[in-house]
Amino acid sequence: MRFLAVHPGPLLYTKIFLRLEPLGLELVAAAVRRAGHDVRLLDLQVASHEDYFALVDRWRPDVVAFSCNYLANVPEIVDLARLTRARRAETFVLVGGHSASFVARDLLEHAGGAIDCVVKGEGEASIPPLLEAVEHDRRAITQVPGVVALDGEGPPPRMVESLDDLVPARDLLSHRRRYFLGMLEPCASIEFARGCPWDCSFCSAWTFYGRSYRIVSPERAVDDLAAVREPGVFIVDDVAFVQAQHGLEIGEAIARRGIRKQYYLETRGDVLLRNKDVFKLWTRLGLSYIFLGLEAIDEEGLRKYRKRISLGRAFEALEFARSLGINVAINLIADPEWDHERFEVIRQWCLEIPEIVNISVNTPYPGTETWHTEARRVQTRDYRLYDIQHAVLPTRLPLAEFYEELVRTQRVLAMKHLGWTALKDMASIVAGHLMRGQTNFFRSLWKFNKVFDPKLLLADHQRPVAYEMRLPPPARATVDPRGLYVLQSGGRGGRAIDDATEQFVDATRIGTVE
Ligand code: B12
Ligand code: SF4
Repeated sequence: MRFLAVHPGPLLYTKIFLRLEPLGLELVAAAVRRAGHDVRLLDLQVASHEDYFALVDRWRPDVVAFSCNYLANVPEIVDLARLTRARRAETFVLVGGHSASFVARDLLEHAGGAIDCVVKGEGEASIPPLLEAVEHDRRAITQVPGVVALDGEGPPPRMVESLDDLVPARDLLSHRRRYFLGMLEPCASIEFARGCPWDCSFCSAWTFYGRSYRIVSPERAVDDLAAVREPGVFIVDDVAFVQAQHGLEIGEAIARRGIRKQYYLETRGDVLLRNKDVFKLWTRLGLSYIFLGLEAIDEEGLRKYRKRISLGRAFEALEFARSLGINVAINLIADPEWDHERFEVIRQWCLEIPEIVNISVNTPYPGTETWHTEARRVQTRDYRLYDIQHAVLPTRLPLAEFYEELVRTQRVLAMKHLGWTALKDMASIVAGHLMRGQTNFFRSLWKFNKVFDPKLLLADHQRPVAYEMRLPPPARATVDPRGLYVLQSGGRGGRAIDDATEQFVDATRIGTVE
């Protein structure tokens, strides 16, 4: 069959700071190709809707599969599915991905029959048997694990048996030079581990994977890396190098094979402090950016986001990251409760430190515990606003003033690193990019004011809403996370970490679920 895999368009944040390859979709595409089908992949982060419809008309796919990792992309995907159905009634339309797994039934209902099914969980496991059913007996699709259709639902999704069996179909993605992350340009993505053993209340990374943690073997990880042509590499793991030995073994294998790249990764402050040798080794190998989810700069804020790390430890982690001599970025969560004074304190604090600071807005997402405790307070059910750049919870300041403060803060922070002075320091790097025809980063430097505008953010709340999110049942003080899992938990056995690391995780998380 002809199978067209589609990643939806960009959200606000990726219009400026980065644009990355759709690794999950490439893995699904690889599984489809292995099953003997003809596959194409289109990324609407770099292609237009016109390009999509032209391809549908020209190539006449039997199956169109959308990737829906981001809740904010739901309306775009539903509209594309409806238009696809209107053009080609015989094409089977399906949706998979992180967010799709948490709102599967809603997606089907919004589409009113234009989406044939949603696939929950990891696509590599479910897609071959699903396509088998689509080709030979469409009624059998509801027997496939993870499949949800309007007229039935298959058994719970299964996990892929070994991450070592997976190789992303990177070759299917055209325009690979369009992917970049800050000064890493062009930039590819790679996965060394899947899942997260922690259990932060605002996050769905762990509920999706049933609090499991699986690793790619060092040999396979390095083979994959050796096949990457781009000089920059984004390591997509939620928390990089949870287990020191894994990080060291991959690093040593990279050194042995003489692979030279520049890397970006995200990790926790306490992991950084626990595994200092790993991060020192990776700095020697080319680690250029490290992103720490600090979330708050006061004890109360840290408690609120269930970060069981003291402020002292968090700052110690920052200090250590600085000592590595690389670019350090941190994330802070803006609370809708913030007033003018609080924003000013944050701005001053951020200006005093050398790090890149990213501010996201506290947003309850389906699949998280906060969704069940806070969702009843949301002011809007418009999916498009759930991109952690808009405020969906009631703000203490009038909304317009909240956005004024938010954008002023973001501008101050961005100009610290994107402004003319910073550019002067980066001149040789930028010039190198331009000489190689790489203009993504250079162009992003001037886009800030066009994209981040308080008036535009506010106007986004006035747009007509075609599809509204369904709210969870009335708020509960406590939530049983097992009810949120997409992939079922394998308990301790599902986490590829040694006992000392398991104890460390237990001491630094808040929940009690197995
Ligand atoms: C890497 C990553 C990114 C990359 C995205 C790269 C890309 N183009 O896809 C970058 C850094 C750009 C990014 C940005 C953002 N991200 Co992000 N990101 C992640 C992260 C850490 C890993 C995703 C990943 O690559 N995993 C590895 C691959 C192999 O897995 P996967 O993509 O999930 O794909 C598997 C399944 O989902 C499924 N699948 C996926 N697609 C399809 C399609 C079909 C047809 C099928 C059958 C199955 C299927 O099968 C795949 C293979 O098993 C996740 C957390 C997580 N663990 O999921 C957050 C996460 C997805 N991001 C999140 C958020 C909030 C954002 C931002 C909005 C943040 C911001 N500051 O603005 C932006 C928006 C980006 C945009 N679309 O414009 C949230 C999503 C919240 C939500 N419910 O919408 C998550 C869950 C993080 C979190 N802890 O809350 N992100
Ligand atoms: S450490 Fe917390 S925020 Fe980070 S991925 Fe794990 S559960 Fe999510």
